[in-house]
Amino acid sequence: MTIANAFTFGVRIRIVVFFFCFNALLYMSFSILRDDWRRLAAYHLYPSTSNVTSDDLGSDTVTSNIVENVASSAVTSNLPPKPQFEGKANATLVFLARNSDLQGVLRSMESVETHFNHKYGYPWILLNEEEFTEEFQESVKSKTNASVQFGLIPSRHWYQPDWIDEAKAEQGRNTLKAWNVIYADSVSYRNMCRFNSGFFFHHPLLQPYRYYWRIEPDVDYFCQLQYDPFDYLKDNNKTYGFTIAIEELEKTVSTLWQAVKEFMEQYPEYIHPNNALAFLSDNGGETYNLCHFWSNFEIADMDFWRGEAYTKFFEFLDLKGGFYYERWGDAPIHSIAAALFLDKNELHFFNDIGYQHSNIVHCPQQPAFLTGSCTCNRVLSIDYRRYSCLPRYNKMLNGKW
Ligand SMILES: Nc1nc2c(ncn2[C@@H]2O[C@H](COP(=O)(O)OP(=O)(O)OP(=O)(O)O)[C@@H](O)[C@H]2O)c(=O)[nH]1
Ligand SMILES: [Mg+2]
Repeated sequence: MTIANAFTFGVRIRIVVFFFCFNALLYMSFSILRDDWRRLAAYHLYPSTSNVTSDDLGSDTVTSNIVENVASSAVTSNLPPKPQFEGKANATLVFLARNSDLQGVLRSMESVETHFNHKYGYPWILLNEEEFTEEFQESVKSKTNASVQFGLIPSRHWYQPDWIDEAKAEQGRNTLKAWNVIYADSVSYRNMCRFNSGFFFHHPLLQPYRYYWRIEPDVDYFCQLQYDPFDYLKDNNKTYGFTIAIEELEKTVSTLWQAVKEFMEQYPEYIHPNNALAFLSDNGGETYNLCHFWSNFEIADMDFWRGEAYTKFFEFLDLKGGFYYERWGDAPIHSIAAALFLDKNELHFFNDIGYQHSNIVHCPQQPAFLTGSCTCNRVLSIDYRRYSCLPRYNKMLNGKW
């Protein structure tokens, strides 16, 4: 073979190899996109689509037949086989809900039991400002082998206080409505936000407990949790755990940061020297960047909320009336307090807990994904997308986005 022939032969081989690799790559990309599309469609169509199978959502995601079970029999149970409870922490699963939330409650409970609690058996506490119906209670009890308690919220912890100027509150609701803000004119939503901010941890049923995991209707969990997150918090001196950090709607908290600054001036003793202010503000505290931990998922230590700093903080903010004059959410209130009053190392990102609320998903990235037997799609994870505050959290903690 001449040098020229050898050269041509070499080039041909390279061209063949190149086309082979290119085609393989094309096929892989197409498969990933197709898979994403199917999952996305499944998320958006659920639960009304009967053809969404557990394969579409991943083999461990047991969500497809909940609605059917409820419709056919309110008390049909789908209990896990062996209730060998391992949970030893002083902890409970807390669920605020209305009777009308029943189906979403059952769906969330199924997901939590399947991915975690069937092994640990932590007790459930469900709270409501109205009595739960018999049907609600029986259906909920049929979803778990752990103990379940139903609590009535005292009126003074729930309803709009007398000292709120109703005319001003109504004006606030109308203003948000004109801006098309979600839950703009809902007073009950505001009651809920205030209750979650300042009162749930004072409920008599919660008094025996220190740690809680907050659950909401219609949420999904995607990873088999291989450890007890309550023990994790305790053993690692963590106080507040989250999975999603995101930006708040500015219009709902227009004057919140001004109030927070006043509080910081008045009570500098509560601000931790190693705080996480950089998560909340990009200019040293001058303005709020709207970042907060999404509180529909929380695993945290209620002693922090019961403590002096947070009690003073909540009372201070409550008197400003922003829960009703604007629409302050419990997520920014909790987050601002946790970021300012705790050592930043007491916060914890539960990266290995795959979680979805509405259309927003956190799916663990490697290596957590590989060890956690997760069924979510990492491509859909909000972590490094627009509106996510995880990069800011990372920067605040490690100096890297
Ligand atoms: N008892 C009771 N619970 C409520 C009320 N409003 C909301 N909740 C509960 O409070 C929690 C938060 O309410 P959601 O309606 O989920 O609010 P959100 O997560 O901001 O908005 P969504 O996107 O609708 O989920 C859920 O656990 C609800 O079941 C209410 O008026 N009474
Ligand atoms: Mg919700």
